[in-house]
Amino acid sequence: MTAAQVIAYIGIGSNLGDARSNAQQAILQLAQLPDTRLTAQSSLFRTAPIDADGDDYINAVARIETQLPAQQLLQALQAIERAFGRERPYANAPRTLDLDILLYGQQKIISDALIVPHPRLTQRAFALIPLLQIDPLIAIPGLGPAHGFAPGVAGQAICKI
Ligand code: PH2
Ligand code: MG
Ligand code: MG
Repeated sequence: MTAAQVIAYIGIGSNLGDARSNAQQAILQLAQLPDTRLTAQSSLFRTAPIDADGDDYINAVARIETQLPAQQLLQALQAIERAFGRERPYANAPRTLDLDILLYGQQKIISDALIVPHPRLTQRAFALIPLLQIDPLIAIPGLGPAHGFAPGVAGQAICKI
């Protein structure tokens, strides 16, 4: 039996090395995941670090349609992060690549490894604004229309590049 197709949204961030290239190449890698199709990608955005240090980030969001279960998708994303040389010396350290599952269908997931919807999605312009660029009418399971949270992040520096 084939697994169901799920629409998932992946947050992409980089602020170490050639951040712009890292983000672009990461999107190409998402398109290569098994049993997965890349169906939309946002613009790249330059954003100020939030609760983090280092250079400005390049952020984007990709929409995929995938048959990978959420935990397998997470492992595949972590493998891509490692391939980009991701190191984790301390919390929110500058990183070559961060790939976060923002939304996985309508599902709410709480496990040791994964919380979906991403717990800070509605509070961070670097995730919310690219998401809304792709799907302005998207609703966040349990929270309602994502655009309702945009005024709350209006003070955060984000610039389409
Ligand atoms: N990611 C973080 C913490 N802070 N700030 C920006 N601008 N962009 C990010 O991707 C980001 C962050 C933790 O993953
Ligand atoms: Mg993150
Ligand atoms: Mg992460």
